[in-house]
Amino acid sequence: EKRAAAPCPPAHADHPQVQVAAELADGLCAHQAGISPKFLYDSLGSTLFEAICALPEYYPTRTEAGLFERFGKEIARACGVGTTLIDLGAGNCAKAASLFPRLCPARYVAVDISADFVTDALARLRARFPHIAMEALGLDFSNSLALPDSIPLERRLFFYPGSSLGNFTPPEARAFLRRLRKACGPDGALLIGMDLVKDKAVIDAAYDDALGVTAAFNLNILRHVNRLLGADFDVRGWRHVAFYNEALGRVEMHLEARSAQRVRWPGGGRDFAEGERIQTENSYKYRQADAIALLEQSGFEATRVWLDARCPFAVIHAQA
Ligand code: AVJ
Repeated sequence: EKRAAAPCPPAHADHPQVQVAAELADGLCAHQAGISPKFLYDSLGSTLFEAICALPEYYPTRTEAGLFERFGKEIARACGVGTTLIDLGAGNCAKAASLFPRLCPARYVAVDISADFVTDALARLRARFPHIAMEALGLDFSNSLALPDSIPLERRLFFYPGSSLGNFTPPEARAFLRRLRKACGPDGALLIGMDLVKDKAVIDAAYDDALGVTAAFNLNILRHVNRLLGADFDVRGWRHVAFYNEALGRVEMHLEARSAQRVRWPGGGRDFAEGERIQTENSYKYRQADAIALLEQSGFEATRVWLDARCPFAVIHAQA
């Protein structure tokens, strides 16, 4: 009896672009359509996020910068000087750069999914801090923390500011932190910023600002998906929706179809009804004890916590 040959994998199935397209198509075709928030950060998206950080409503960046400023000396003492500072989601590198004068890292590794954006930012930073060895790394660290061998394993200090961990659900966050701990090496540590639960009105405003910058940031994901997947999203057919879901302890960001939308891409497509939503982001807000528990459940030991009590936000130093 003759057996059917095993189906051939599509050509170049292992290529990153093909994997990205498959990941996007899967998310769009899911019962609850979704696009991973990492796709918010093409070059324009990174620039729009920079603009968000300058908005009066967006408190996290300013609050965290205030903690770095107020407690810079203590933070540097906890972290130690001469580390290899590995910045996850470095963007414009401004947060790390604000710590350089006190932290005096020996090396700085700026990791970001938007390779061009971070490379440009680093070029400007090199001129300001010529004594720090620097490299940019275009890497989707949510998939892999495999760093090149050129980066020493000793004295690694991972830097994960801005409450970016909040993009992961708690189980995902634990899995990510466990991988991070393994990447820390024998004497590594983590300096992380985590946004804490606060008044709903304050959070809602931060994610739905008056100028509509966050709306543009959210809608821009569709332009990026059009390029990555070859899709034909009509950006004007969608509206920004963002709110703090108190029951689930997270901000949810969605795109809502203003009218029925038909979207096509090579090999697939989906019809969306008016009012149907695509989720583009979760941003978890933590209670202080839960933030520390999340780190400890992942094998880290939280050694120091610096808090802003007025606009609750925590910067935590954790030993691997
Ligand atoms: C970069 C993930 C920390 O969740 O606050 C800002 C992204 N989304 N406004 C956040 C974001 C909407 C931001 N993080």
